[in-house]
Amino acid sequence: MNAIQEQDLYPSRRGTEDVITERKDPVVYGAAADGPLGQDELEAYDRNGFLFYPAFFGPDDLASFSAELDRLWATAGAARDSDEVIREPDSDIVRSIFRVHETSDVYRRLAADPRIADRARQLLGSDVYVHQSRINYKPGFKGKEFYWHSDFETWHVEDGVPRMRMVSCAIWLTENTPVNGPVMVMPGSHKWFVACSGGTPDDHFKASLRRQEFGVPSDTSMEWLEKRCGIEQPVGPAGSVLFFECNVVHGSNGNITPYPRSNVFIVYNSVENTPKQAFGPARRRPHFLGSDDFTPLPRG
Ligand code: 6CS
Ligand code: FE
Repeated sequence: MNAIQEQDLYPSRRGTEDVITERKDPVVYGAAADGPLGQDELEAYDRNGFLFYPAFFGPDDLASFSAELDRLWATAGAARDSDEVIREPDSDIVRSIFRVHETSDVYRRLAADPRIADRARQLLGSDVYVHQSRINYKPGFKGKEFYWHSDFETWHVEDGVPRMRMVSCAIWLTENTPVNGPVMVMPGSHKWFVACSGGTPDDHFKASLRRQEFGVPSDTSMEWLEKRCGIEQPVGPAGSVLFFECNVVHGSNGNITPYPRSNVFIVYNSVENTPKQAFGPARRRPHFLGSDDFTPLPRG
């Protein structure tokens, strides 16, 4: 074992079959007294692995987020060779734009906005930095699926984040309805770790961000989880917010409606959980996917 490699508490992609084990880490690291989340909210997050707030942001914030969403779409369309612009698996259509918390003033401010960053600090019980940010556009008619997965499985194996002490904050930039490919979450699935089968191809992210085929649970694992957790889809208007724990199994279907399902995701990691080396491949993924700037976000 490499001297600076931490012990791998969540080995994955090592065998020919999935192995499901119990989570080894707490879910909630802070306390109600820390605020702003109350005891009931912390208990719901511990139990389900997510908290959903319809219409969390109002029309003024939303106008600024939406204008920036359209501006980035327009500029990304022309950015032929940027690694940070991911296209749909079978077309040139923009699927995702990464690292928006560094390239966009609007989303940089959003990432540090105390209304979401303070909740992330409370859930993670420490100062936080942004591990990753992205906009998933899921455009009308052409937006393809995001297959079932645990984000942590990838952020552990490929980015080297050692423990489950991360939270994603997703903001609906357009309405998420039951029919336009809404985010689906499996309540309680964060309590188990699904060690996936297979390995990690070289430069895996160049394929996985378009269509993920490695580091995804098998059908048998998904049936096992579905029996215990079920599936929920937190639908709601633009401006809704979903905080979801890094190990909650989630996914979304393709969008064949005329209505885009565009969401921005800010991924917070505890400053006490920084990666050193990937637990799978020889090298961590590039900065735009797994940040190597661990500077704590400013408070207030
Ligand atoms: O690989 C990643 O980091 C990305 N993949 C998915 C499907 N969700 C999390 C993250 O954006
Ligand atoms: Fe994900």
